[in-house]
Amino acid sequence: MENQMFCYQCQETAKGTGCTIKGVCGKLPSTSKYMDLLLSVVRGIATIEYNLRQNNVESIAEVDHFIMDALFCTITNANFDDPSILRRVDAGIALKKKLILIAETNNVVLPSYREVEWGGEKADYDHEGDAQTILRTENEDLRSLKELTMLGLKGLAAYYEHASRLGFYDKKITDFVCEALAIITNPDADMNTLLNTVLATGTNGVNVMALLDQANTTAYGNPEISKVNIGVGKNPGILISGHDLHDIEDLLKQTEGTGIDVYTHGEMLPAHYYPKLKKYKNLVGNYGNAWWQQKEEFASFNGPIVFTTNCIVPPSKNANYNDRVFTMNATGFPGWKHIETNTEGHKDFSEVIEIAKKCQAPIQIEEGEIIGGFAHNQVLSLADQIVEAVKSGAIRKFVVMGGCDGRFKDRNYYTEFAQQLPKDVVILTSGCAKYKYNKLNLGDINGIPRVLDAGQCNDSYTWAVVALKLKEIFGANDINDLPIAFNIAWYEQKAVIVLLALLSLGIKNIHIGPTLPAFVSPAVLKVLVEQFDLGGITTVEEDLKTMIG
Ligand code: SF4
Ligand code: SF3
Repeated sequence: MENQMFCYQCQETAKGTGCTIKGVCGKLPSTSKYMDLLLSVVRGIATIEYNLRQNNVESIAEVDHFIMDALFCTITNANFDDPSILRRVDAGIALKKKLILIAETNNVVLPSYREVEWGGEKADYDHEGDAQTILRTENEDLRSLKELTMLGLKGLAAYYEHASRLGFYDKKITDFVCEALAIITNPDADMNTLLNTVLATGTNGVNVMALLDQANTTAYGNPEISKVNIGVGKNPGILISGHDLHDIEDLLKQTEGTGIDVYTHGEMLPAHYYPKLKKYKNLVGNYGNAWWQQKEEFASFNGPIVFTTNCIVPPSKNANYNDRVFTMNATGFPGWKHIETNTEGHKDFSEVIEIAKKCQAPIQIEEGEIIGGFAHNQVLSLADQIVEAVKSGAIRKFVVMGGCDGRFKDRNYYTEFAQQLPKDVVILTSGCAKYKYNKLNLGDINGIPRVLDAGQCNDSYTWAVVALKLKEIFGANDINDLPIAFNIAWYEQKAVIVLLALLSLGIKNIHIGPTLPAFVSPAVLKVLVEQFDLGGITTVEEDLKTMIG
């Protein structure tokens, strides 16, 4: 049967090779086609913009934001709403036309790629979308490198968006994004150029995570060790999901004194670790687990839910929460309301608050507390204690187990791996992968908890900073000589940029799972294995032997 669509960007892709009929995530063929079309428009815009910048021609300020937002909205589980994708396509075509005019006026010669030249006729959208699937690049190795770059850029764009909402920008990063997109648009790009672009994407991944770290800590202070309640109170609540700290700040300010409590969900949990967010008394706890359990958890939460970013799981038609979910930013879902950002960069949550007032308090699904807040500043303030524990042999090894969680059973591997780790090994975590082991009560080593949670997936940056610091303290020649193993779980494209960032720092021997990405071809995998000793996972027992010894 002919493909209805083609997408292989996430770990749960159908049969481990690609979704061709409908996304395992729930993405429809129409959405996939319009996303392909949008990405084609983005490649065209970026190519023109790259050429303008190369010629020092002043362009249009909105280009960077357009590119970042468009990339972000095609991330797994961010946007299922065709009209909102098509609005971006329309806006992109209008922008592209303006850029072409600027190029013509300034005698900048543009490459004759289809993405640059296509006129954007509305009647042609469906056909052009079909023509722009990933499979248009026939050579599987070139395709693989192009997609590694594209998917890394999607993750990078997400992190850049968060930083820019807090007023942090970096032109070197946005220049690189245009350049990388221009390179992967070129039908004649060769293996070497593409491989270098993949590696440069990783370098820019480090820079974007550093930028976001700077943005978050400047706005909200350095994360500190914090206990987070996982039970519920008696007031009605609003549940906030996703990664955007600027949005939760807006919500906390607007709910203060209203009698409405705010609960975090999924990747918003680390909001509790920041001094300037945890100070709000109406931020009362974290409700539920990683994204994939949201259907049951939203049903029992009783109050409104707001999505600042991915991961959305399409609800059942008759889910009891459909009339109380709101999307924002790059996210969207048909039938759910969307809250726009105003011209000052803020959200108005008054409608959400009014709904909350009429809702019952959440039903308790768990009780107790979890602990987190071990971002680099906090960890480094414990450096003496940690170094002492390593020197005395009380801590034998660290294992970085960050990344994403997912819905398939094979991910129980990570729970079992955490449970079976020797008692003198400490887990360093970040991202929603933590929910596989952050409630296991794995104890502590001389007061240092055995699960140190730095924060969101972008806070994997912390483990790079900590590794570099330990290298200095221990006087190691190579970061790979430190007693740190990497066992990363991936699902969507933020994990791709995190992985590329770690590789660009020279970290070797990273294991990724539960399966290897479908978009990495055998030949590209061979290169990654040869250069970085990148590997997959096997069984808990085997991997404990190879990673811990
Ligand atoms: Fe399939 Fe993942 Fe793409 Fe969804 S995001 S269509 S599950 S590969
Ligand atoms: Fe999770 Fe979606 Fe990736 Fe930020 S919320 S890590 S999967």
